[in-house]
Amino acid sequence: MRKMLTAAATLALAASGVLIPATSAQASTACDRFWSGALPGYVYAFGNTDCGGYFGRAGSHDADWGDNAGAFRGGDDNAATSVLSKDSAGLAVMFHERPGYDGGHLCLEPSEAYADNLAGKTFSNGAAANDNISSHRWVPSSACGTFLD
Ligand SMILES: [Ca+2]
Ligand SMILES: [Ca+2]
Ligand SMILES: [Ca+2]
Repeated sequence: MRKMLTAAATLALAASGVLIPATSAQASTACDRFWSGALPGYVYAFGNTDCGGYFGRAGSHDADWGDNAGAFRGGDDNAATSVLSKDSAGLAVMFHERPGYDGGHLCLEPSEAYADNLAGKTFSNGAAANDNISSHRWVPSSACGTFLD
């Protein structure tokens, strides 16, 4: 009987061990690595999570990620799933839902460096941020109402 109880206790311990959640909120090592080699003063955009599928960078504003001018063009519109900023002037990057800095906005603060997955993030108006960025500009953090975190 004692032996059976011991076995049961061991099983219970093993079961509880399985229930201990894995450490969450791990930083993206891929984004960390990319940030180390990024150019100061540039914002980078990626089609996939964890800074994968890099498709463009900008040192200035771009009012339309889907036109044929500026840093972001054509298929860059509504494609970003992770973004990275290596600010050099204390500015935040303000991403917009629509071209012309229109629709909802979402800011990446200088201290944040990157957002490794936009899935589940929303613009200031509640619209989904993933695969929906259509313009961006650099602004003081005080001009932002909604931030990536
Ligand atoms: Ca994407
Ligand atoms: Ca453009
Ligand atoms: Ca959009």
